[in-house]
Amino acid sequence: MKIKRFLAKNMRDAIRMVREEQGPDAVILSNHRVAGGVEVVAATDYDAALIQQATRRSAPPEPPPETPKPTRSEDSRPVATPAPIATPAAPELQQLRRELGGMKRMLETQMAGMAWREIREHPQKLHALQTMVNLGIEPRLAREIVAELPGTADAERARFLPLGLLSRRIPVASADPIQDGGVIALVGPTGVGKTTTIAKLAARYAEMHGTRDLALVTTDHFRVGAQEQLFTYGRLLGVPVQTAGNADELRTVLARLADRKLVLIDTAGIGPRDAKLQAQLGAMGSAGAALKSWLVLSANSHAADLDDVIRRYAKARPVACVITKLDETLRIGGALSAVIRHRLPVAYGCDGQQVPEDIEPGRANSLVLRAMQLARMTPARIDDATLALQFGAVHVAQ
Ligand SMILES: Nc1nc2c(ncn2[C@@H]2O[C@H](COP(=O)(O)OP(=O)(O)O)[C@@H](O)[C@H]2O)c(=O)[nH]1
Ligand SMILES: [Mg+2]
Repeated sequence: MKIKRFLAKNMRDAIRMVREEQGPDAVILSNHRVAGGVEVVAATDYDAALIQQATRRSAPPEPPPETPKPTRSEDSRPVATPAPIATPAAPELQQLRRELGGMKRMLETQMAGMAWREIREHPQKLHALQTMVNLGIEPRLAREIVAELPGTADAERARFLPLGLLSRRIPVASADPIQDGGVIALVGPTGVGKTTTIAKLAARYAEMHGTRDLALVTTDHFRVGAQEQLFTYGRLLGVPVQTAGNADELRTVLARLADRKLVLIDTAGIGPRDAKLQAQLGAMGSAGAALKSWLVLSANSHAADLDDVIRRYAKARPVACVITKLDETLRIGGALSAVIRHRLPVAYGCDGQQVPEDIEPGRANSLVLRAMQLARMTPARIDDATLALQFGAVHVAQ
């Protein structure tokens, strides 16, 4: 197996060079734009003798081994394909698979190394990558942000530009959206803070507009004491609380509350894998187009779990989210990555159990600032080897 890197003015020239040097069976494994042209990595000759031997045998057909896809040239013609493998015998096939597996791993290491060298040549990019990883921003997003950075900038700009780029990506809802009124249901898994957030939102609205146009509804009839929690808040705030156990009841209750400017619906805390979830989301869907759902996400959840929650609650068509428990984690980058990735506008952020104080409208800048402040409390010095690994892995995966 021979792997070689070619530098050329353009893709056409690079392909010509590959053909001339490695022959028609060469496989283009990657191509990149570099200063002054393109860089192509091509491979050939992955044990030609073995392939020839294998094709001569007449063994029962087996699926061909996974081969790296040839990259298409600029004029979109395939450059070359590996020699066809007809009916290789099992031992040779296994050997071939091992050979190709080894080639893939070697390539991945090579590519990771190349990407890493590119970053290391620009200390400002390296610093930005460290900052992003330290905030808990997922590697793929961190890489996209770093790629947006110019190669050189003055020191001050270089420090804040990555944070600005991160902040620009955070989607936020209109400032203080409950003040616009509407029928809003808070959905999300058990214990993320839906009921507490409803109380905070109700108190916030009541502070500005009084309680006359406000009503609370609970559909949470699954958990003992769940309704009682909302009734307690309702009593404290002087706001009526209605209950709705199914889709029909919800429609009836909402019709009765049609004259209220703001109706906040507290839903059951159902685990994202619980079958009851679909029934509940279905009930909300049939409650009418006026009902908007907000997904409640807890900042102290793992990024992969947040991703899972967002996918499972997609049926509720959330138009925004509330990020709770910002006070319970030192890394809110996971939550920020999730809302960026799923383009879910942040309506509010909550940072404590106190009703009504611990809530504020979602603002991209303050979320980034908070992420910075929290990360600074326990700065994790991410060493070069870890960064190289993380960054390289992401690069190869794409
Ligand atoms: N630290 C912290 N705790 C919160 C926050 N929001 C809610 N909680 C707490 O989380 C727990 C579950 O809240 P609850 O509103 O019952 O969650 P629900 O099951 O989604 O309705 C309660 O102990 C709340 O006081 C927050 O922003 N920060
Ligand atoms: Mg609740």
